[in-house]
Amino acid sequence: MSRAEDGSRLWLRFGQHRVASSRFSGIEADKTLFAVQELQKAWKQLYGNELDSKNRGKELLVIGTLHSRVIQSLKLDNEVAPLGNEGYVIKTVTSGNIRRTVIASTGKAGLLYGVYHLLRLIQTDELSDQLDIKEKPSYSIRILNHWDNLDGSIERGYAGHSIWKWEELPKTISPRYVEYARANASVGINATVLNNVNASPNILAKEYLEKVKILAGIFRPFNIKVYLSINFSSPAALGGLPTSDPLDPSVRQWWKNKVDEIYRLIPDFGGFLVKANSEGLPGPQDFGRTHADGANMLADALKPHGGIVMWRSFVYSASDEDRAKQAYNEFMPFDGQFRDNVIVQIKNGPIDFQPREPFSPLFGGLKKTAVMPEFQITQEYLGQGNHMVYLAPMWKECLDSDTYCEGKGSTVERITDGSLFNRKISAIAGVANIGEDTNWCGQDFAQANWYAFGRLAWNHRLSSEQIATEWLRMTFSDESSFVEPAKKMMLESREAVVNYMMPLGLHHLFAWEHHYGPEPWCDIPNARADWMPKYYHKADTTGLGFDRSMTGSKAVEQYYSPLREEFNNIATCPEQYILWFHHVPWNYKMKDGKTLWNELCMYYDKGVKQVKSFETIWNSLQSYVDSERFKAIKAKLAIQEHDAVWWKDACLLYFQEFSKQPFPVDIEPPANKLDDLKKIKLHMLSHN
Ligand code: GCW
Repeated sequence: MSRAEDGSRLWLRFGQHRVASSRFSGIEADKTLFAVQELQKAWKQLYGNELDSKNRGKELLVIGTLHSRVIQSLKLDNEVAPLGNEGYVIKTVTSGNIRRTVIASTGKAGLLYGVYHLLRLIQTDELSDQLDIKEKPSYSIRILNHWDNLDGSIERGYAGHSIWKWEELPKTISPRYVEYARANASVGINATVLNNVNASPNILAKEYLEKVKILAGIFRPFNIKVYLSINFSSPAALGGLPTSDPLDPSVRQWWKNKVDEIYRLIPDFGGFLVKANSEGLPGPQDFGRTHADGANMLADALKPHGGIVMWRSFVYSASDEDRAKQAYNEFMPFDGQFRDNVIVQIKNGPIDFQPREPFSPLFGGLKKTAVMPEFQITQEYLGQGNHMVYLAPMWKECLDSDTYCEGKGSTVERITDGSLFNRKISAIAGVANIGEDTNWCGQDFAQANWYAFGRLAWNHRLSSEQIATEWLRMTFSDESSFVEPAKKMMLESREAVVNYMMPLGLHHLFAWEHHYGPEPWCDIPNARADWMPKYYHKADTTGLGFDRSMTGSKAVEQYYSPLREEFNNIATCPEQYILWFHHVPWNYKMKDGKTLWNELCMYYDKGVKQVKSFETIWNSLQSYVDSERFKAIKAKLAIQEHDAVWWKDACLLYFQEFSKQPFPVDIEPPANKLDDLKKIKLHMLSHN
């Protein structure tokens, strides 16, 4: 059993994997290289000492760029050069009686990633005798979006306060900054947006830029660039101008000056992330201008410095139009009008990070604009700080989706990694789940989602299973009798949460405001219709679900053939989306022969059973895990079981008022009464 652990070391638990001796007897490398220093730090923890640069024993580890003499002598140019600055080769070569394993790249960043790769092989006990690895990243920008506010709070954060100590910076430097950078670099994340997209104009004040500069300096050796979210009305709110109209020359000049000021402090600054004209935030439309006008103005200011604008497409208003259609309607007219250093950032689904959504039709819709996916690592809608939900399968479901925009095979993956339309920039964003909690993410299993986001951003072809295996071995134990059952639980967990929260394409049944528990009945007088569950589930005596077919909101039209026909026809619509696209009669016969009502009951019940099975699995793994983390996870799983029952009972008892049908005999009957569940208010729950 491993020793007591608080989870603070994440997957970088080198000491835990201490191996008696290494097959490498020495190192040949420039020791001033940051990658070499990182390697040596880890080596000390792994083997008790650094790799010797004088020892010339059985096998040498060689690290260097193509400029270094030893790498040149090995003639690896042809293999290494095409992989770019961040790519690398790890190769075992024998010449004469000297055996060498070489980590080579054209750039220092590639060496760093190569080093972490080698360390991962050691940690997971997968270091083969004859290494021959070539890697380069799927996306050029692999970025975390922190929704951290300047007052230290985090929007939708479930792991404590922000790790950015704005009030202490620039003088006091938290040790967490370096640890954060190392964890990111170890999985290939190379960019970070420090502040919330609901941005305070103050982030661009000189005082804050001085603080940002310090963080950028700490992250730089780890190949991580800093970006900032900006508030579109900064020229007025911070600069004191009478307007923030993007076509006003004084506004354009203000941004130009501000950007120049940023680059004087941070020469490798990445650029801006912008939420504009969304959920009440200011934007170009306030001045009768368009998304393209707004984005292009910022892009023009950033262009001379090599910076980019990530402009979010998460927009919807209190109109009569189906919310799922709005972003598409609003952005499609501007396709082709954005500068080449603008990239439109699109949430995976058309609504909002629900447990399951079909992919956003803007992927494939926008053909003349660079687009990037935005995933949510923080579990706003997936049990927040409590539920164990491994998210790689959900992200891959989106990336693997075929949009058919250029015929079969036009997947979201190929659109966003730049390969389908030959884009100069490609990027992928994840809303961070990181806070100042000792274990960084509020619960130990949530660390797997930070890890998985980085690994997928690096290589979107990796399977969810492969990533889970790596993470489990590095984080807990590499014994297969531990890894296999734990992995099974992880891989099933996303489907389980869909089952006990919102199966069959249901969405947004969440309680008002907090998005943790169920409130399908929620009815706030005078509130916006599209902020209430009834808008989405449309339960009535005839059936359940949102008709987005051609007889309803016609959202299916936003997809390419053959998807639009497939989604439009209730008989061919994949059942996992059936209530997303159709209002389905309670007695509609599902593919397995059950009625919709019975099928719905079956899924909710299954979700609860799955969580119970996770508890059984976890309990059986006690001997592999230190007691601290074992108990913490056990306690979280108990909450998850409680909540799964809560979700199932709340939704089924409520929907039963419309279906007016009994619960099938083969499911566990509800344990609660609807009236009692309706009384639950979140502040009554101690665990959130
Ligand atoms: O998911 C919703 C959240 C908001 C968030 C918004 C967005 C940052 O409930 O808290 O604001 O989306 O993505 O802009």
